[in-house]
Order: sequence, then C-alpha cells, then structure tokens
Amino acid sequence: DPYSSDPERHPLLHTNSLKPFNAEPPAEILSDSYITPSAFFFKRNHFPVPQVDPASYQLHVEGLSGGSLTLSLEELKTRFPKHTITATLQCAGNRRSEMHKAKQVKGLNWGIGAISTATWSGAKLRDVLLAAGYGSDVAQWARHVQFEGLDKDVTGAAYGGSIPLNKAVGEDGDVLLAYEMNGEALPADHGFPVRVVVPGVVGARSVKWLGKIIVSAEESSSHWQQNDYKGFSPGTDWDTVDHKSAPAIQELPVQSAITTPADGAVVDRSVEEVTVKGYAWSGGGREVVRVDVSLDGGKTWQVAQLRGSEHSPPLGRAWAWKLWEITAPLPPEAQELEIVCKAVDNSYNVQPDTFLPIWNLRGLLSNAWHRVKVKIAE
Ligand code: MTE
Ligand code: MO
Repeated sequence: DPYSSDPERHPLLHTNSLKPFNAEPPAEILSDSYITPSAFFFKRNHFPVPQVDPASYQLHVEGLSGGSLTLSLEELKTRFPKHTITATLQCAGNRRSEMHKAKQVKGLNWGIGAISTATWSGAKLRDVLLAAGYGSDVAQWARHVQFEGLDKDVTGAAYGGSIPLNKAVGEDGDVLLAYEMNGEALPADHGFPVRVVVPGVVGARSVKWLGKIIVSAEESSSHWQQNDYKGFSPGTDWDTVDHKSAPAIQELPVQSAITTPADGAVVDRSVEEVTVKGYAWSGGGREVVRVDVSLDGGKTWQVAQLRGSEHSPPLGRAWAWKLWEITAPLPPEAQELEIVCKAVDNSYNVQPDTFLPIWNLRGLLSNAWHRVKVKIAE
C-alpha cells in the first residue's frame, strides 16, 4: 500500500477521500480562530505523501543562464532572509457540493471547508530566483515559473503547476518557498520540508514537497495546469470540452460562507436573536471590504462586522481572509430563516446569487451566495 506511510490525521476532520487523503475541518472550527491550527487546515493530496529526508533534501532551480542552482534545506534557510506572511489557501473545488446539488459535476465533494489560513515563513521565491541568475535578459523570454513536487503518480509523473513570471518575481507578489507553517516546520501533509505558497492564487499552484523550480517560456505541461483547474461555460460538457480553449485558473474570485449556524440547526424563539459567523476572502490580494447577511433569503440585508489582521494590509496584498460575525433579532413572525451571506472586495466584485449561471463541469470556482436554513422552535 503506497499510502501506508501517510501521516496521522486529526479524527475530527471530515474526510472526502482516504487514499489519496483529502479532508476539511468542521465548518464551525474554521471561524473559531483567525489562524487555522495546522491539524485542522484542509488537506488536499493527489498522491501518497512523499517521505523526504530533510538532511539530503535538494531544491533544484533550472532554466536560467549560468546553469542550475541546487539548494539544501539549510542553504534555503540561511542564505536568504526569512519572510513571514499570513495567507489563506483555497482549493478551486471549495463548495463544489453546492454546485453539484444545482447540477451534477465531477470532483471531490468539498463542503465550505476547502479553505484555511496560516502564517507561512520561508525564503522569497524572488530572492532565490535572483540568486539563481534571474535578470533583465531572462525577462525578455521567460513568462512562467513552474514547480514540481516530489510526489508522483503511478507512471512517475510529478504533481506540478506554474504561475506567471510577474507574480513570481514581483516585489509585491510575496510568493514564498515556505519551510514553516504557523511557526513550526511544515507538517508532512502540507509539504515538508518545503512548499510554495502563492498568496492570492488558487491552492493548486502552491506546490507541496517542492523538488524543482523551472523558469520557462511555457506554462507547466502538467495535467493540473493544462487539463484541470480551468473554468468553462455552463454550456460546455464532457463531450464538447476543449481544455486548450480556457486559461488556467490563477487568481480566485471573491468568496464567503456561513460557518455557524449549520444548515438545519434549530434556534429557540426565547433566545430572541441569532448570531451568524463566517469567512470571506478574495483572490489576487483584493481585500474584502464588506459582508452582507440576510435572514430572509436575500430580501433584506444587514452588514456584518469584519475581523481581519490588526493592521490593514497594503493595497493589493490582502492575502488573508476576514472572519465576520453578526447578531440580529429574530424576525417576529418567521418560523424558519434562510440565512444568506455575500462578500464584496475592494474592486467591488460581488458573488453571484445562484449556481446554475456559473456551473462548470468540474465544479470549480463555486462562489454563489451561501445559504443555510434554520428552524425557529417556539
Ligand atoms: N502539491 C503537491 N506536490 N501535490 C498535491 O497533490 N495539491 C494542490 C496543492 N499543492 C498538491 C500540491 C492543491 S489542489 C491544493 S488545493 C493545495 O496544495 C492544498 O494544500 P494543503 O493540503 O496544504 O491545504
Ligand atoms: Mo485544490
């Protein structure tokens, strides 16, 4: 069993797939703390977790004139300044189960928990690329930076992906080669000893168990860059899809969800009010500036209180989510509430109200208004 050396996992995680391991935290745990404890951080693996010996680990940087650069873990830690960012990672398939309910899609049946937030520390990808010989001559021809993991499918093909060069080398891109998560060495599930963290971008590009970085004119040729993690029209189905016709997903759209109360929960009339909590986040470093909450299915709205980092992030570098909360009186006549949330980012992007207009065959980018129904017990 290639999965026999996979690490232990927290028993409270909701498992979507055991081999490979894919799991999300219970929704209410997500809003318990701004930083998701690593044990509860969602886990999305395509293959067995590779066992990497930190003493013999090597990171190869290729594609730059002057040959390739090879770094040990020790060199990565000592030759480059250590940077720390707080960033939310979200899988492109987060909330797929709701889109699937609207119309069938193919993929892991994620709830609202394929998203989590951590502090990440490591070397800046930009610094490593500069040390490997990146310069204005390279900018003439290079367009992408590819990443290869040390995890492999049965044919020996590594998990991989790529990001645009400007995100990789930009001063404000904040892309890390992270060796710490929440102040400790990366856990095995999250890429020990080194992973990429591409803040503001779909989780799929934050390659774990990083083995190789390649500066290139082309995107990664991997399945996940070329044939998966792409968005299509609701009119496109498996018999008509042309994967070349759509760009690979990078920055994600604005997202939010209600973490509590749970769908189907019962609140007692005598309590007279209801507290609703959730998360909101947007891709590309766009900051969530408002979350609207409705108790009546979207007829009337109230503004939730936002909780983010203490300091407002620099413009275009809001990498982490906002947790939000609202306590509102129970509407006097209602026997049931349909609680809805929707977020607005600082580009005034909003979420669509329903799933069918954004339906796509893989169930990606599922960001319609989140709705939960709650019964009021007299
Ligand atoms: N990197 C490698 N090497 N192998 C993988 O299977 N999964 C990707 C990405 N990086 C993956 C990977 C996907 S699809 C996501 S959403 C994130 O890792 C999940 O990161 P996490 O497990 O730390 O939450
Ligand atoms: Mo993902």
